[in-house]
Amino acid sequence: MELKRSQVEQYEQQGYLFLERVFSAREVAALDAIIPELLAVKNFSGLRRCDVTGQVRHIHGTHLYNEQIRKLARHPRLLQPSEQLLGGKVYVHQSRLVPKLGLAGPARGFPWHQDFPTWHVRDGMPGPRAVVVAVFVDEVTAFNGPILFIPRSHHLGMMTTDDGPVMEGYKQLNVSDEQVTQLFKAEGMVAQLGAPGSVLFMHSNLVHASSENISPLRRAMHQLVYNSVENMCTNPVRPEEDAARDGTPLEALSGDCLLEGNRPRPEA
Ligand SMILES: O=C(O)CCC(=O)C(=O)O
Repeated sequence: MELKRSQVEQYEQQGYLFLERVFSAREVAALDAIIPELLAVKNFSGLRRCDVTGQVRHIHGTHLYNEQIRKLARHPRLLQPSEQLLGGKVYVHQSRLVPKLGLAGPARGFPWHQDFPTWHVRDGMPGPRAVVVAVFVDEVTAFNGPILFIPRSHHLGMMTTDDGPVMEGYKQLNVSDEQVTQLFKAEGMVAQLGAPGSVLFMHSNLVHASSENISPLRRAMHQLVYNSVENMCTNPVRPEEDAARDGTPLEALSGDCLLEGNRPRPEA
């Protein structure tokens, strides 16, 4: 799926690009079907559950464990736009399931942060040539903890290199309340709502967050971080699921790859 020049420009200028209903209802159902299994896995090295007071906030390494996510990472509707946005071949730096089940279970949010500083400081990622791609499995509404971000904040570069606190198992370099307040005054804020199957591309220096999901509505997302093969981490000390070592350039699969093996049986 090729992006138009105007879409690439929007990403470059605003730091994000939102595409509505990229995946069909059947494809979303295939991505939904694997969530219970991912949540149930307890002891697979390469799949890291970040538990927050007994709740799974996110699971890293889903593409290392699950075949559907391995395919999703190679899906032409994600891979080709990401290559365009990053200017060449890419590999998966991270994959994540953010389940945000709501009142039914894990629901925790994320404080204000940029992703790139953590990867730069901890893993030696040279530059912000990585894109975060969030695939909406559920309808995202004002109620169920949408991703919030400050448009154009990526132009400011890294806003912190300080060693942040350990945030419930995951050390992250957060942006201060003062910085967020200043940025909000200057640029406003977006809460990205949208239908299942929609996709949000975020620049790795975009300031973003999300609040707890205290609604009865689940807000699950599969997220992939693509990094340019020319921008591999030089000093990854964290495990593979937090900072990939395999920089083999991804090759696209066919557009119906998520449905292979899930086709309805032909009538007898
Ligand atoms: O899915 C979300 O609400 C935000 C996830 C996020 O910011 C992260 O994993 O770094």
